[in-house]
Amino acid sequence: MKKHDCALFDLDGVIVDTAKFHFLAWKKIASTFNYDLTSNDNEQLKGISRSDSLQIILKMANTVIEPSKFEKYLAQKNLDYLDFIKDLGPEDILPGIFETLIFLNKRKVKIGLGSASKNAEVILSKLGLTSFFGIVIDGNKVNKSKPHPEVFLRGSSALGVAPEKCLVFEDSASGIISAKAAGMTAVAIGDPDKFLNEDFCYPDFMSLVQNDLDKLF
Ligand code: B16
Ligand code: MG
Repeated sequence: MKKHDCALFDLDGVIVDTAKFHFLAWKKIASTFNYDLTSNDNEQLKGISRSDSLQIILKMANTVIEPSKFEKYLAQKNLDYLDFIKDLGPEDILPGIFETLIFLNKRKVKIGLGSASKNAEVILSKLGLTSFFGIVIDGNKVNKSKPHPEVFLRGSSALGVAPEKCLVFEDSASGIISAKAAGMTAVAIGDPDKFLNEDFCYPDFMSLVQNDLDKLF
């Protein structure tokens, strides 16, 4: 198996299970359009920016809103989301992540974050993980959200590692497409039926750690 010099982590759904809080906050917004957002619908929103997510929900709900209201819904969704995650802490780091970060540090593998979230810095800080990351590329720093490769290309460039030596950990179909479009190795975390073009897939991060971490870096 090819060895990699850089690991780029997605945040929501890989490092911490904030996906359920995005879902709850969007469900509340969707209910104001009389639409019952399902967990199946929510799969389409994973890895997608806040404003693109609202566009998708409006289509699902077959609803048109005044352009002036668009930003208000985005702000309300984020207020609700921040309230849901207010007590987030190191105990919420998903199993296998902390061990992997320590392992990568020991191997001198560069570590970056590539997230669509504009709340990424806040969340990393709440989890106590900020110091592990040589670069954080988040929703505030990219012009084009996943599945565009920009987020991961910016990460590899900032860390000075060629894309083919980078490996991406992702839980969303759009994020896997983004990683492959960037020319990187894409490791999917979750149900293989959800992904199209990943290189490897593990049901959860712990099974990756227990079986293959050593072979990847
Ligand atoms: P925010 P990731 C993504 O994070 C989430 O998967 C997605 O559901 C969310 O809409 C997006 O961040 C934007 O998040 O509203 O906090 O800016 O998976 O790319 O780490
Ligand atoms: Mg994710």
